[in-house]
Order: sequence, then C-alpha cells, then structure tokens
Amino acid sequence: MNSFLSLHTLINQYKTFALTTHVNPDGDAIGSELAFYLHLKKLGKTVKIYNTDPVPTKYQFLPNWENIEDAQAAINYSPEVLIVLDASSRERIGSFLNKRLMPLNSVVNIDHHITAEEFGDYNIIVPDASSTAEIIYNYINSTQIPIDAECALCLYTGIMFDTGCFRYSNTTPETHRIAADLIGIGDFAPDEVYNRIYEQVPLGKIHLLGQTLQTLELSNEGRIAWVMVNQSMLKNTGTTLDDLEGFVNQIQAIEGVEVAFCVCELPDGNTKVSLRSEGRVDVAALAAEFKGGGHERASGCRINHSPTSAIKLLLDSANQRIKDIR
Ligand SMILES: [Mn+2]
Repeated sequence: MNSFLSLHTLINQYKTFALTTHVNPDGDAIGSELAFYLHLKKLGKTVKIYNTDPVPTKYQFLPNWENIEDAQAAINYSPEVLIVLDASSRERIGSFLNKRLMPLNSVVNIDHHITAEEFGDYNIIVPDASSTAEIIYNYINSTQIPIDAECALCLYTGIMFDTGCFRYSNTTPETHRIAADLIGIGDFAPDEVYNRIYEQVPLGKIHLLGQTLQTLELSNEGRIAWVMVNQSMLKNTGTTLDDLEGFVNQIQAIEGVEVAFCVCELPDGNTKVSLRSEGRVDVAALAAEFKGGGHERASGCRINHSPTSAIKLLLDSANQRIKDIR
C-alpha cells in the first residue's frame, strides 16, 4: 500500500492539520472525521475539524463531536495539511472552506466514491471500500498506532451508515471482518449504534413521509417509481431537505421496481434528485447526465428545472436505460 506509506510519511512531517468533509455530512463523513481526529491527536498533532454544515443530532453521541467547528472558524487557523474525507469533489466541502483551506501546501483526499475526483496533492481513492471509514481503518492499521475504543465506535458508525446497516451491495466479507474487529475493540453495543442512527426519527419526518408517499407514481409497467416533495410539504411538517434521507429507498423496495427516484423542489424552484437502482440500471451514469454522481445503485443530482420538468427528463433517461438492459 504505497499510498498509505506516503500518507504516513506526510503526517509525520507536519504538526498542524485540518479535517473536513462534504456538505450535509452523514454517518460516514462524521465518523471518519472523528476517527482521524483521534488518530492525529494520539500522534500529538494540532487538529481542527471544520464543516460547512452542523453535526446532525443523531451523531451527537460520537466522542468529540462537539469539537467539530463551523466553517467560518477556519478564518483563524492556517494548518499545514488539509485532509478532506468522503467528499467526492472539492466543491462539495463548501465554498468558504474551499477558498480558505484549499490553498495550503498539502491537501489529502481520502474517498471511496467511484466518481471521486483527484483534487488532492495526495489522493487515496478506494472504490472497493464500503466507506471512507473502512479506508481509515485500513490506514490506521497500517501504522503502529492501535485503534482504541472511541475510534472504533466512530469507524463502526461510518461503516454501518454507508452500508445501510450491511444491506447494500458495497458490503463485502472484508466489511464484516472489519466491523467484527471494531465491535471487539469498542465498548459499544451494535444495536445501540443502530438505534442512534435509525430509530431517532423526528415526528415531522414521519408526517413528511406520509405526504410524500401520497405522490407515488409508477411507469414502465412498474419498473420506474418516483415521489415528489415540494417546499410547502417541508414547511407544513417543519422538516428540511435532510429529512428526505431514506425515502427513495422505500420506493425502490417496491416489488418490480428497477429505478426509483425522489425529486425535491429547492427554494430557488430547481430540483434535487436522489436515485436508486435495483442493480441492473446504472444510476450513477444516469445522474452523470445531469452532472451528478454516486454509485451504480445510489446516486444523486441537481436539475435546473422545476420538479415536473425534472421528472420528464429522468423518465426519458430511465426508460432508455431499461430498454438497453432488456
Ligand atoms: Mn461515504
């Protein structure tokens, strides 16, 4: 693992570090940041974490989450190395952090997204890894520093989240071996982590899900399914875009559905799209048509049209792709 060796050398060379991740950080983003933070602290480094968006409440059980600072706080800190985790592209860390932290002497980019851009001076991109947390597990294990109980909890959370609780196709025997090792090291119960991530659903989100399911439509003899969320639904349930997490999976779970998408109207009238595939249609390629990205089975994009027009465009592409596989 040459890239691990060069990262190790780089970390030994410098004293001051900043960590960041993508906007709307998820379990893998936060877990990976906190695990790397703990690792660097153990080495006696000065480490700060700056995120564009706040830590979602459900991750506020992870050790040191309160040390994650708002992007604006980076104005007072000039670290030697910036480590970007799970971000896919430099734009996804947010514009302020891009201007403030990117022009440093060393940028390390660690990611598992198949569409990840090599924007760093050092890029460790492992598309076979289930999550960024899995890459960090392997990295820390390649050093002489042991993974401790707190670090194990952060990494386990990242892996659990990005594999949808070991359900998605990115789950490998290696993922399970790593998870088993982390459970052995940590002093957490896996079902408690599950409860934290999946069973703290705000009531408003359930109301939003109810309204969203009312919009369900199917096409192509039930092979394509979609739902549509507008701004007034978010307003009347007191929810935000983040609360849409998981909705598209419910639609994809319908018997016979090959491609599912959830379109949401943005405040500017444009549309945010989440896509899922049963496995035969590559929705990363579909999202790429609209400059989006992700995985073959789970992707997303933004379309500069109203939701209704966006649905037409998505249907055209999905119908064509289904024709191609048949
Ligand atoms: Mn990830």
